[in-house]
Amino acid sequence: MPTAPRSPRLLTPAALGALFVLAACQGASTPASAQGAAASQGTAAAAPAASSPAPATATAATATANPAAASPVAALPLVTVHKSPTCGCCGLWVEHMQQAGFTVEVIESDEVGAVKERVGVPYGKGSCHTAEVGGYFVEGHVPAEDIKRLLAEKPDAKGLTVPGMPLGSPGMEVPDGRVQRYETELVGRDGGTTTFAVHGEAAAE
Ligand SMILES: [Cu+2]
Repeated sequence: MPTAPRSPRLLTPAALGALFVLAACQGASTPASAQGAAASQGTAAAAPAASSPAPATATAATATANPAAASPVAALPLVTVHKSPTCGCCGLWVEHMQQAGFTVEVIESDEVGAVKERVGVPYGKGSCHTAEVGGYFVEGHVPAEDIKRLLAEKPDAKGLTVPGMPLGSPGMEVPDGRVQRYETELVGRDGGTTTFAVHGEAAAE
């Protein structure tokens, strides 16, 4: 009986990581869908809330000097987030912000690009979601602690951005806990950017 040779499909750890990120950002593996799957089997009665993916890891590695900024939680302004309805990692960032004490209003839209233009995200400095808080924009996976520092220091600027979607940034956590080096950039009134904070592996030293 002739059997077709099976082609081995090798997935390297790197490939698996990339798949994870893709799935997360397309909303294919959101906690909601996982819960739905569990519920459909009728076994989810005692399932713990599946929506808290190790929030402390990303922030623990960051080296913020945070001197005088003991901002009272009650004084945190509302965060308005513009995101695509299918963006999973955007939703995880929203959870990160909520866990940091922010109240978050989510506006789902497929026209996020227009928002980026309106608030002044520089060309080439964009990411997936765009937030507005306290008169500033916050583009992408900016750690909540950076936003608290921004609100405490109140620089004359347009906002903060973490361009792209660095692995290990809030909402972009990977299973092995790795945090790629990335920078939070302050966007000035003229659209120029300066380094606001450095995060990740190289920053921990
Ligand atoms: Cu993202």
